[in-house]
Amino acid sequence: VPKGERKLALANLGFAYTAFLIGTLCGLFQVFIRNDALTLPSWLDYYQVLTAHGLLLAIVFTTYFIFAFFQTGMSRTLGAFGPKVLSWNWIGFAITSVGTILVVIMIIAGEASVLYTFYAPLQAHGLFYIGLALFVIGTWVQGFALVGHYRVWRKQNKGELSPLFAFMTVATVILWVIACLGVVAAVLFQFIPWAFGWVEGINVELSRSLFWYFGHPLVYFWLLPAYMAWYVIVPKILGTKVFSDSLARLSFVLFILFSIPVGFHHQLTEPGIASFWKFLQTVLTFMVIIPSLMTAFSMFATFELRGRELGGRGVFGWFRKLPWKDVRFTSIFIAMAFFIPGGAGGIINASFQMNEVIHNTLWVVGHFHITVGTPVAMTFFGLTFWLIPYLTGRRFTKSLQRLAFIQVISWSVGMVFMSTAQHLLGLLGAPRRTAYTGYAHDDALAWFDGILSNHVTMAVGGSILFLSAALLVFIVVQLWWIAPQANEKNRETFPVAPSDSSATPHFLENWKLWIGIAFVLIAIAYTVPLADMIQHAPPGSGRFQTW
Ligand code: HAS
Repeated sequence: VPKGERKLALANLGFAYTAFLIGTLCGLFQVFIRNDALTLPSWLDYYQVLTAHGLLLAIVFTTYFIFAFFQTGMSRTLGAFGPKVLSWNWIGFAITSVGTILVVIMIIAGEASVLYTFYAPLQAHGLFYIGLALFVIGTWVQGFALVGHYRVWRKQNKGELSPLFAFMTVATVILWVIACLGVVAAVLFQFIPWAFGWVEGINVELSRSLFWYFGHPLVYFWLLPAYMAWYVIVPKILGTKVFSDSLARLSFVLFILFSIPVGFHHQLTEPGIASFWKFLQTVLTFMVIIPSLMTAFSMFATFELRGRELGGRGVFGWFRKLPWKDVRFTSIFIAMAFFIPGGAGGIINASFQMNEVIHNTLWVVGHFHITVGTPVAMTFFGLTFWLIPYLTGRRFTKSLQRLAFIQVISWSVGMVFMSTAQHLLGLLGAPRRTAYTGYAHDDALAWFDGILSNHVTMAVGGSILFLSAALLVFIVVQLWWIAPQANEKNRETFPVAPSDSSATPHFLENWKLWIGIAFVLIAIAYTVPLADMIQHAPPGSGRFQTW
């Protein structure tokens, strides 16, 4: 690995795993507070800890990890970064990090207990929103630097399709930049003027809608790097090639088109949006399920074809031939398996009427722990096991591999307990995002007395998860500083499977076309309802009160 990229990626990973450790500790506090087994000291507040938990894990850990993965992979597949690309990446990293530190300081100061979704009417200190703005701008700078690297490659390789990894990185950056437009608009034009007292109020419905315009594609910003690992890395570990280059590219294009005009499926219970627009966005949500089903199909095909190549017979014989003893594979396979109930839960959530049953209950918390919390996070763990040694030149020794197995298995067990309890508790009516304080607290806890539908089960799961997280950080420290140095023969490599693009249509890499269609869909889904919100804003709601 070139020295520049190595340092850059390690700096990103350092932030990622520091956030991971503190974030999971906050998660441990959550399950015990819900279970009534922990009372926080007076200087700490339930919502403060919940905000730290959500932001550090869902936003900070993921984003830093994703950029480390992109930077290493882009250098690996397109060649070493030039000095300009490298410096812009560092500048972006610095801006993101100043933003992150500002946000964390405001949370610790108790000035930003607004949860990771931070929409109005909850209000934080103005500096919290400035931190968020810097965070986003920094990621854009890093993203554009990577796109710059890609453009240089395309100029030098006119008429050729880019390597699949680079294509997918660019698609994810495009998705991220378009998605952020909503949250940037809300932060700059609504939250900052409101938090600093320059305007008297805020248009709450508009702030929520702009947030969710961003908030849903945000989940695909987490998911797509995991899908990159599934499409590009996993086949290499299996010793085979990408199942279909054009299918993989098409699925990423479909995410650019359909992941954004769907934010209203988080707002189905809100009265300020007419049902027609909710219905339209529900239909578009069902469109965005398609690329995930294509991915599932592609993965099953890869596994079965390879398993048969290795001599597996009968209906399921191929399954046994997969490299179960390789934790880089097993961790990602378990991650995928979790996404089957995770995705099914998403389809339930998106089904307009059924959303009434689950909205604002612990079910939703269960849902995102088996989407971002396992399929995405555990794929990142699987990548960590080779990415860090690849960068540090150390060895992922046999004993560390054993520990890694314990880590992914304990994470899975903890997650099964915790998320099953959360789903069931949600169906029984347990609300999310509350410490129960204030209203019939003891009675509320007593409703839930089944074995799986119990806050104790949730706490047991949460504790196993924290232990597993601590073990992961131990492995990370070993791979970074302590494990023995590798030599030329046993050096860790960055696995990239060959992908045959000879039959892939070139229009799949016509970004202008896809960005254009994405904006048309966004305009159709959002123009009228947002204009309505602005026109009918309640008196005193600030800048967007009237036209
Ligand atoms: Fe979601 C709420 C709908 C996917 C994350 N979601 C959330 C929240 C988060 C989140 C964080 O419509 C909470 C937000 C908040 O704080 O309020 N979600 C969906 C839908 C999908 C979906 C339709 N969500 C995700 C992903 C996330 C994520 C991915 C993170 C990474 N979600 C919703 C809705 C809500 C919601 C509503 C709002 C609820 C409310 O009312 O508040 C789809 O993208 C899912 C499609 C996925 C599939 C699965 C394909 C399966 C694959 C695995 C193959 C496995 C293999 C292994 C090959 C159809 C690809 C084989 C293994 C064997 C064992 C055989």
